[in-house]
Amino acid sequence: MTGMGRNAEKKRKTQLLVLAGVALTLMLAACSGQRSGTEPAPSDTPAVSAEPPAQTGGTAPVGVPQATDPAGGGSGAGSGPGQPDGNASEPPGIASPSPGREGASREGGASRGESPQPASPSASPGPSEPPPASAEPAPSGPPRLRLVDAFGGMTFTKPVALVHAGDGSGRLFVVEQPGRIVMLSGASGHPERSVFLDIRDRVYDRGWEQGLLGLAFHPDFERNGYFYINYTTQRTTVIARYRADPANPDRADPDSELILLEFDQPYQNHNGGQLAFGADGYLYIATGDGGSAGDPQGNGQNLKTLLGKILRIDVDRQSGSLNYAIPPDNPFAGNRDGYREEIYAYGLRNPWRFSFDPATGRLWAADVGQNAMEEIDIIEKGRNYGWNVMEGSLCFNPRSGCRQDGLTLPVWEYPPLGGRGGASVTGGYVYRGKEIPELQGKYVFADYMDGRMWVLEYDGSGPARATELDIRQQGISSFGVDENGELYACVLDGKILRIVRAD
Ligand SMILES: [Ca+2]
Ligand SMILES: [Ca+2]
Repeated sequence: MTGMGRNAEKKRKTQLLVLAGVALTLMLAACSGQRSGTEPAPSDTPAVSAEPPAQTGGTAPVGVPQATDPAGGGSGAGSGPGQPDGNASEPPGIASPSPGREGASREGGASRGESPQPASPSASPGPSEPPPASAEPAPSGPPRLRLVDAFGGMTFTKPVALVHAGDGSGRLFVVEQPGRIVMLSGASGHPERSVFLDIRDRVYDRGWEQGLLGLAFHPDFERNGYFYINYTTQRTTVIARYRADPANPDRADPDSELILLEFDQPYQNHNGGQLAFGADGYLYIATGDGGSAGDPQGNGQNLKTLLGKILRIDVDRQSGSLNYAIPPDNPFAGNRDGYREEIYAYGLRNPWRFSFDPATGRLWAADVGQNAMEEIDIIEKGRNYGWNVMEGSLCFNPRSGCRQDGLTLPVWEYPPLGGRGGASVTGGYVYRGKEIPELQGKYVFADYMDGRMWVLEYDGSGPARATELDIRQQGISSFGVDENGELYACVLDGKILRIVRAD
């Protein structure tokens, strides 16, 4: 890590400490276990006695996704699917991060956490090497990068996403968590800003992980003006379509809302949030496990709920009374077991951010961990990513000897720095821009809490190879790319940074 990185971190820390006092965060899913006496009796006993992580890490077949019958995996997991869904008894919005739940995992995390090296999910040292110790950037070595203010000091209100419309206009759209989308147009360094959409009146954002959380433009946005958002009300998640004003493409019509999906959120946290279109033209939606801590309702493994999943829907067609259609090759399309046909992949805790690599079509997701492990997953159709049977490569429920058959493990994972909880992974993008050749084809992501940033190289099998970057930035809520594929980072305190070469 460079001195510059540390200085930057110090400055940021001052500001973030203030911020953190108020809101440990947004996706801090990881750390918050707000539990009240009224919530459903937990079926899991997540934090009471942690097993040493290495125990399961050593046997887990990391990065070698198993061919499994998804239906069988889900129904056979046995630790949650039978739980009733949506039986919420805790009102959302009671946001008080309780450190109480962390205690148990400290023990587990500590055995790995002291090392700044990311823990490989695999016990085998071969395929995932530790970050190179050499400071000399070899061709495949760590790129020397800087974070610079992207828009001449312009700030935003809790920016949680930055996306482009894919229409060649060069415009950028910043999602503000309270419920606005701010549009930037014109000169890239000093753009003009205007409000594209303001729906703060219908977005509920009192919980730290609630609000306007995701935005995706229709692949044919230029012609149809459609875009899709993901936001929370007090007790639900809403996936809705809006339309740009045909008379003024720089403004959206707030009255154009068409709700595609609305589903219960039993707790204020773990709402997922990401939306993105795949190369197949379908809309992919990240949902969290619904919240609390440890997935008390067993939503991750329950195929009858939309929570704890990556969903996939066809927004260009309708089936029955739905305002969308089920893609015919969705893994549970047409099933007779009552499984939700929107499900594309499951067993996820809070995949707050995911993205597609436009070159390979690969879907990268960062699933925020409970207390012991943060993970990066390659999402494939019908697979079960383990939660809450496993947290990363560790058994979670039960704490040892969990049934791992049919579960797909992360391609990379890391424990909290210091092993004391307080980590929250923010998924990024595979870099496909031009200005930083050293990043080409590498997946860039960060930890929201401690500010570490990494790149991953992945050849399609086995664990990914990680390199920690020499920059740090706390509070990165999200990454974004512009139409040229250049990379930005949204910082929840209001700034948007651009990632550039150091020299
Ligand atoms: Ca929730
Ligand atoms: Ca997992």
